[in-house]
Amino acid sequence: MKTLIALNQQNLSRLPSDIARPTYDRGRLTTGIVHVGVGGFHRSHEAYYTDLLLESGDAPRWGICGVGLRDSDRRMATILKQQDYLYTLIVKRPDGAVETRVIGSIVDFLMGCDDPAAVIDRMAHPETKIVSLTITEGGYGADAATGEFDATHPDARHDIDHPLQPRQVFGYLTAALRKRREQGLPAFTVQSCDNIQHNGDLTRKMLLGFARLQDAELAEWIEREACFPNAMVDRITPVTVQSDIDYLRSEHNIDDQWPVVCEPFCQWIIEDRFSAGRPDWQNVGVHFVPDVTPYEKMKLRLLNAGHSVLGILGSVFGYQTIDECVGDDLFREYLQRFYDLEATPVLDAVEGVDLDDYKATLLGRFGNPNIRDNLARICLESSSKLPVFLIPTIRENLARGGSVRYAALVIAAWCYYSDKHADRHGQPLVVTDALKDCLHDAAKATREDRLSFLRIKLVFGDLANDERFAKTYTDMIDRVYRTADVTEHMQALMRD
Ligand code: CS2
Repeated sequence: MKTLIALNQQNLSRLPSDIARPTYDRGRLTTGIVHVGVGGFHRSHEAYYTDLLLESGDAPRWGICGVGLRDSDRRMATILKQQDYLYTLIVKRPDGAVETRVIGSIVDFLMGCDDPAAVIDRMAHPETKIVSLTITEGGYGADAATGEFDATHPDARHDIDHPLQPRQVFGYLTAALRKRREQGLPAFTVQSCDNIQHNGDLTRKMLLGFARLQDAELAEWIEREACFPNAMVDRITPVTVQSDIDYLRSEHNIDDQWPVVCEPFCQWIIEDRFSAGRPDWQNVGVHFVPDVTPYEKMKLRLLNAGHSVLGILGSVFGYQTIDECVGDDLFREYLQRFYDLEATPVLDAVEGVDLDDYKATLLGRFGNPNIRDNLARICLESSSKLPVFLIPTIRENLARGGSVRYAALVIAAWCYYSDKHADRHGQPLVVTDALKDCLHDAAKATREDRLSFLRIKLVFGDLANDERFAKTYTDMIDRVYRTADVTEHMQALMRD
C-alpha cells in the first residue's frame, strides 16, 4: 500500500500530478481579507475566487485570515492549521467528471473565543482591507418584529459592556473600526456573503445599531467611512462527508481531513463599493454591478426557495437528497409550477437573464447526482431561511391576488415536520434550528388551533391575520394531517 501524503505546504510538490495546486508563493502573501465564518461555502466560493486571482498574477496582498468566533469553529481551526491552511476543492460535474484543486488563499486562522484581542488587531491591521462574513441568515441579530438590532440578546448586552471581549461579530467589527479610526486608518469594507436580500444594507444597519449603543460618535464615523456592498453569492456546497475524505485517499493518495465538495456552477455579483480597495476579482469571473437587487432577489426566491420547497416536502416524504427529489417527476413538476405560478410573477426583470433559462439551469443543478446535497442541510435553520426565501413571495402574491397554494403546502408540511420530527413513515428527522422548541410547541398545538404554527410572529409576522392565506393554510394543514404522504396533496394541487 502506498503511504498517504498528508496535505501541507511541504508536501505540495509531492502531490499526484493531476491535482492542481497553488503555484504562487504563499510565503509572500499578506492578509488583505479577514473572513468570519469559515465553512464549506466560504472555502468553495470567496476563497476559491481569491485563489484563482492569486494564481493569475500579482495580487499577494489578498491572502485570507479565517476567523472563528465560537467553540464550534475549533475543529476547522485545528485541521486547517495542521494542513498549513490548505484544503482540497473537489468539483463534481453532473456527468461524473471530477476536478480537484488544492486551494492556498487562506493563510492564517484565529479563534476569537480564545484570544479576542488577536482578532481585533488583525481586523484593525493596516493590511486588512476587507472583513467578509458568512455568519448565516440567523447570525445578523435582527429583531424579527422590528427589523432593528436586537439589543436585548444576552451576547449583545455583554458586548455593549465589554468592548474588548466581544462575543458577537458586531462587537468585533466595532472594536476593530474604533482602533482603525484612532490610528488614522481607513475603515475596512464589510462584505456579507450570506443569503439575505440586501445583505450589505442589513450588515450596515445591524453594525450601526450595535455601535450606536456603545459609542455614538464612532457609529457616525462608521456610517460615513465604511462600505457595505450588497452581493449575491451562489455555489451549491454540500456538507463534507467521510466518503469525500476516503475518495481523496483512495483515488489520489492525499490525506486531507476536511476537503470541500461543490458543483461546477459559481457566481458572485457584488456592488462595487469598497472603502479600502478590493482584489481584482473581476479578472476571475466575479461581476461588479451598480445595483445587485434584481440578481439577489432572483437567486433567493428561485434557488434558495426551490431548495426549501424540495427540502421540506422531500423530507416529510422520506427522501434524503435534492437530486433524489428532482429525479422524481412529481416533485420536479411541483417545483416548476411553484416557480411559474408563484415565484416568478413577483420577480422583476433581470437584465441579461432569461428567467426560464435560469429556472431550467436550477433544475439541472439540483439534479446533479454527484453532489448529493442532503435535505437535512437544506432544512437547517429553516426559521431564519423561510422569512428570506419563501415568505416574501407569499406576501407579495397576497397583495396582488396571486396564487399562494404551492407555498402554503410547504409551510403546512414544515409544521408537520416541526411537530413530529419524523417523516411520513415515522423515521426520525433531525431538527437543527435556533427556534426548534418554539416551532415544536406551536406545531404541537395545531390539533387545538390549526393556525398555531402560523402564529409564530418571529417567523411569519402577521401572516396568520391574512384571511385568504389563513384559509388556504388551514386547508393544507387538514390535508397534511390527514396523510403525510405529501405527494397526494401535490398531485391534487396540480390537478385543480
Ligand atoms: C441552501 C443554500 O442553505 C440553503 O438553504 O439553499 O445553502 C444554497 O445551497 C446556496 O445558497 C447555493 O448558492
